[in-house]
Amino acid sequence: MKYQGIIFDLDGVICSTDEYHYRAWKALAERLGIPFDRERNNLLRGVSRMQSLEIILEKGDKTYTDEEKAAFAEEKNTLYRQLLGQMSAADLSDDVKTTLTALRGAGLRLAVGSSSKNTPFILERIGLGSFFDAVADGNCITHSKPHPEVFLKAAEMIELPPAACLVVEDAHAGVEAAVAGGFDCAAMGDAKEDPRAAYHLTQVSELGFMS
Ligand code: B16
Ligand code: MG
Repeated sequence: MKYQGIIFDLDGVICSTDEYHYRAWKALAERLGIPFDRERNNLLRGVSRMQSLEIILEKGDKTYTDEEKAAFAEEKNTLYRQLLGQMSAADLSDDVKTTLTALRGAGLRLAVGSSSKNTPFILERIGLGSFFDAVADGNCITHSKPHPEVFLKAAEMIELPPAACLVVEDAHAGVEAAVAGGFDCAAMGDAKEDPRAAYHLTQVSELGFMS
C-alpha cells in the first residue's frame, strides 16, 4: 500500500462546521457594517481565526486596534461555539463514519490536521473525541495553513514521514500546505479541482480504495 497514514482536515472534511464559521463571521460583519458573503467566506477556509478576521476587515473602511481585533475574534468565537454546541454524533455522516472504520480496520494510522483551536471540542461533540491516533490543531502550531506545520506535526505524532501519509483537504490553503510539506493530497469540496492535489474526491468514501 502506498500510504501508511492519513491526515484529515477537520472543518469541511470530517464535518461541516464551515457553515457555522460562516454564520458567526456573518453576524460580526453585519454588526460592523462590512460586506461579507459565502464567496468571501471561502477565502477563510483553513486559515487561522485572526487571519480570517483580517480578510473580513479588508472590506471595511475603518482601522482597528489590536485590542479591538482581539475582542472581535472573541465575539465571533463565542457565537461559533454556541452553534457548535448544537452538534452531536448525528453530525458525523455515515460516509465519513464507515470510511474511518474501514481505514482503521485496514491498519492505517489516522490523524487530524486542523487550523482550528476548537478541534478537541468539535471532535468530542461528534463522538470522535478519542478515535484518532493523533490530533494536531490550532493549539499546537505557530504557523497556520498554507504553512505545512500542522501536517508535519501530525505526521511526527503518528511516527511516519510525509511521503507515507496522504492529507485530505477541502481548502486551497490546505492543499498548498500539504504539498509544501511533501505530502500527497486528496482534495474535495471547495478545493476539489485544485491541480496540486493527487486525488480529487467527491466524498470521503472514495478513499475506500486504500482499505
Ligand atoms: P478556530 P480546518 C479551520 O479549520 C477552518 O477551516 C477555518 O475557517 C478557521 O478559521 C480555522 O480552522 C480556525 O478555526 O477559530 O476554530 O480556531 O479546515 O483547518 O479544520
Ligand atoms: Mg477545512
